[in-house]
Amino acid sequence: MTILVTGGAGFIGSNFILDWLSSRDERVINLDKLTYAGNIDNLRDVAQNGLHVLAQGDIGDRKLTDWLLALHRPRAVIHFAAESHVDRSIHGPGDFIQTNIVGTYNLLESVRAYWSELAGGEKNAFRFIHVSTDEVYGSLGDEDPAFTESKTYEPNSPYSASKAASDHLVRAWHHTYGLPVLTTNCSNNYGPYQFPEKLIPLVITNALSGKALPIYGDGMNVRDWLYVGDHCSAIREVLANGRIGETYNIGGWNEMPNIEIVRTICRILDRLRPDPDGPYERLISFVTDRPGHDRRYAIDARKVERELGWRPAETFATGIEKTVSWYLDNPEWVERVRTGDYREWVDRNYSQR
Ligand code: NAD
Ligand code: TDX
Repeated sequence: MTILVTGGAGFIGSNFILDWLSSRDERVINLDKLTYAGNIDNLRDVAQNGLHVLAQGDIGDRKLTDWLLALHRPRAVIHFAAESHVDRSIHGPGDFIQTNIVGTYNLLESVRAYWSELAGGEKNAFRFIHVSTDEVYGSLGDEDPAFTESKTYEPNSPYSASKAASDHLVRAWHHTYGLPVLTTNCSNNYGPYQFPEKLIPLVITNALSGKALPIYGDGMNVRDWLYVGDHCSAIREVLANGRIGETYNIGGWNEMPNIEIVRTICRILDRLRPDPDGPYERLISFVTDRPGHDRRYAIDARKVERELGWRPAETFATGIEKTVSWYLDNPEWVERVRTGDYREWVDRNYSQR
């Protein structure tokens, strides 16, 4: 049997594939455009594994998606591919519209054509898992209850608006055409192989090179953090036992303000890699806020817990310790991703703040 994963060279997709192949003998076709965020280094542990097949290409390329589906006949598609960074969506929304909306539309049409030709058991067993985000729900006030699956969509950034649009397309392809889809809306992930444009790897890698740790605004924006391996286990559970047409919110009940995240990382680094110049907190620097910065996200994960019995394996304390240790143990990975492109991005996003 075979599954097709899109975006499997990115942060969550590569963790998903590594976890998948560490415990199963089922082939994975990985369709990835290898944008700046796609990194085949993430998959070096499966480079010699014949069960992983990388197809470099765009989810918006209909000929390619039709061909891959016809050739490999997957029993499921797990759709991670997206432009995923909010700050980049503010600087240039075009790629977000193209990949997240138009690309998802193309993939849905291609998958619909493939699925409608399947018969009997193959057709009944087929699933399309759409991996989405809590950001589609908008921003919470301090006292608001956490997002449930019935919360209205109120996306505020070009990124979250493009993901919201893709969620709506996926929903419509189920209601109109009967495509067997399931959508997951997850909170902020962290862990190994995350590109250092996102808060946690940015802070770890900047601290290790003695650079400023930029905190937007007052540092009191709240995110709900989940270790990436736990997100992957939830997706496997939704694929295996989720109800077709349903949405599942995924999160670890772990809300924290950004400043607390950054201080926690500094304390771990003080212990594991003390800096002779003094505690890492000295590098914290408050900078101009992100435009339209959502104040708070929080996921109510009771549905996935109740229906599928899913629970995260990591607490924030254990997950962040593993994550910091991974970055300390993999300096070559960090060095290779901090290339010319990355430096240009850092300059564009931070030099005017
Ligand atoms: P990422 O940016 O690290 O990886 C995205 C991957 O998609 C890259 O490998 C990239 O090359 C690929 N890609 C981009 N455009 C493509 C295209 N047109 N065709 C084929 N491949 C393309 O993202 P991530 O953090 O791993 O997120 C994966 C998914 O999970 C996204 O859909 C994102 O919205 C969602 N999500 C992320 C988080 C998070 O905290 N990172 C939380 C919830 C949901
Ligand atoms: O330099 C920074 N300083 C800072 O204070 C960066 C990069 C971020 N921040 C703040 C902004 C957010 O409040 O930290 C918080 C986390 O920022 P990001 O890591 O950029 O993540 P976020 O914007 O919350 O979005 C993430 O979670 C949901 C992912 O990038 C999305 O793909 C996912 O859908």
